[in-house]
Amino acid sequence: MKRALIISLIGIGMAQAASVKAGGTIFGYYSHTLSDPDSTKLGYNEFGITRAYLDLKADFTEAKEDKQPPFKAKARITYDAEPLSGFVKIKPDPADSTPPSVSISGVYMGFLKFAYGELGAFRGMPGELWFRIGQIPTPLVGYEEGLWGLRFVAKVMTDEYKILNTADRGLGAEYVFPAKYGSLSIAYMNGEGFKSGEVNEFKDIAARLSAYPFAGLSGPLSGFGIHGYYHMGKPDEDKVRDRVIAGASYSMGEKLGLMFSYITTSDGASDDPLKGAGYSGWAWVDLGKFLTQDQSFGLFGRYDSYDPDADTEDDATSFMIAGAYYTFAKGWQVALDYQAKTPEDPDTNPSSKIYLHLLAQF
Ligand SMILES: [Ca+2]
Repeated sequence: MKRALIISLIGIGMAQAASVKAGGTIFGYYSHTLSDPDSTKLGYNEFGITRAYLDLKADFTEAKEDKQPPFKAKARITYDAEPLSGFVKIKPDPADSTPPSVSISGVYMGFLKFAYGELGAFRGMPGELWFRIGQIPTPLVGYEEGLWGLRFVAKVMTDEYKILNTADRGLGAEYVFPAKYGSLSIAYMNGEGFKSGEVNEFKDIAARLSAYPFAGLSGPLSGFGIHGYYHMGKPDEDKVRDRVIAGASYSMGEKLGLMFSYITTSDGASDDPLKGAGYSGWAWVDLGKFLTQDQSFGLFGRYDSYDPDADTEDDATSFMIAGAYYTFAKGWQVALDYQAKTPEDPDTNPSSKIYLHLLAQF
């Protein structure tokens, strides 16, 4: 009797064990500086790592022969690494005339990028509804990265200019419409991003709607998408952190992708916020997919411009990227590209670099 009970308990335990998949992503680069506001950096070159994901994805409800739960329950933990210097913030003491001296080596420090549980894909419901809790992806950045497909070359504009966080602690809900008509994603979060703790009782709320109105047609129009994003944040009692983004995209599967988006931002005092505006346009074409059956190589380009404050002269920056990539194996790519950041201020020199980028994703 006792033995039977123990065996049945083990049986329950085994039925509940999650299936876990481990993965990783490496972004590596070699860069050579062609121009820089600091003339001593001319000719500077370096090897570096910008991402080193350790990814664990668990599915608690993977198909069992006998019993199928009416939903899916999953969880994900992702660690990334960054040079330690990115985490050290120094606040000098105004009373002390000696500035603090800190020596930081190039050691990479691991940090938590994602840690969340998700529940969804309810059986019988059209489309897929998911709920997430924990340190979750925010609604827009990761989605646009999926369309851009070249995150190992550069961050998307909202991430590059720190307009949006890529992950934050909070609650998320996403509904993926049936038949590839798009998705709606909402997040309720601290607002300070994954590298900062909460600072007050206020929460940011954000929503993205992506619609592919012609997804049901078989012709070329099916790849046309429109995107809207609204973000309302309150970093403090009388401060705002609002963003409105509208975009349009077009894709032909793995052959071609392009997108244009327009961004407005409001930051600072709620009665007189800084009004920012910008736009980003990018395109890539996979010549390999067009010309051959199984090869993947192509060209890409992007142009961004962002002005964080319409009332301040010469504070805008434009960002240009042009390059080519080659895919040696699925998830193993290299890109050779040129990137230039040009300040609006004519007295500041642009910074430009040539890169060799690596993606290894497994
Ligand atoms: Ca907050």
